[in-house]
Amino acid sequence: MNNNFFIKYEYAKKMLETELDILIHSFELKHGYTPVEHMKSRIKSISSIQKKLERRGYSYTEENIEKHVTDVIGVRIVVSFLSDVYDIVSLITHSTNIILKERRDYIANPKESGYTSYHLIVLVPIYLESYVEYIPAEIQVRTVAMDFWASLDHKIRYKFKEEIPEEVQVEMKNYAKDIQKLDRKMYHMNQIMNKYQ
Ligand code: 0O2
Repeated sequence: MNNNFFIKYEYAKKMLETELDILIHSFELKHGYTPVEHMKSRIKSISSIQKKLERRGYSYTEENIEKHVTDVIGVRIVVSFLSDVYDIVSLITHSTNIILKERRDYIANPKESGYTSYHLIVLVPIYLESYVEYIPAEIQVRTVAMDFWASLDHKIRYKFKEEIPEEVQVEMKNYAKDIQKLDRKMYHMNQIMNKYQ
């Protein structure tokens, strides 16, 4: 593996962070409202990349990373209300500086575990000396409530590593449903609040 292989991912992460900062800031100026609670980005660790490739039956090579791992760059945007998720998704998908490759609405279609979030795979251009390269990145957009569930779920997965006990899985799925209900109630409450502004 070439030592410089991950540098292009660092460049693309910076490009993406800047683009997202500008998009979100311009949204705030236009609407006089801050939908984003926090935003975090990371480069996936080498051991996580190795595990992901292994899980999918590929060896750890530059070519396989480029072809099969679309979340070497990951950005998580945590917002207040359900409607903010869709506003932020629309903002990103309408950007002319990044290309939408794929979208997965795990809010409309939760994962088997109960996980909810909106995922976008985008291509970020990086301008090198004589050519442009497009680097993939995964953007996860979710509410504070979904983020709370996902971070506890992540801890549970880490604790049990292989097989999560059935009763824990069932409980977590139920909590995911509770969280969805709560998000809908908060959205409704926000609509009521807006009437008074
Ligand atoms: P990490 O450490 O967060 O980076 P798949 O092949 O379907 O398993 P794929 O193609 O990578 O997965 O895409 P998917 O499912 O759209 O998104 C994967 C990422 O979503 C995960 O990344 C998690 O961040 C998050 N995610 C998906 N399902 C769950 C879940 O049940 N619980 C939690 N807590 N997070 C989930 P990684 O690479 O698995 O891990």
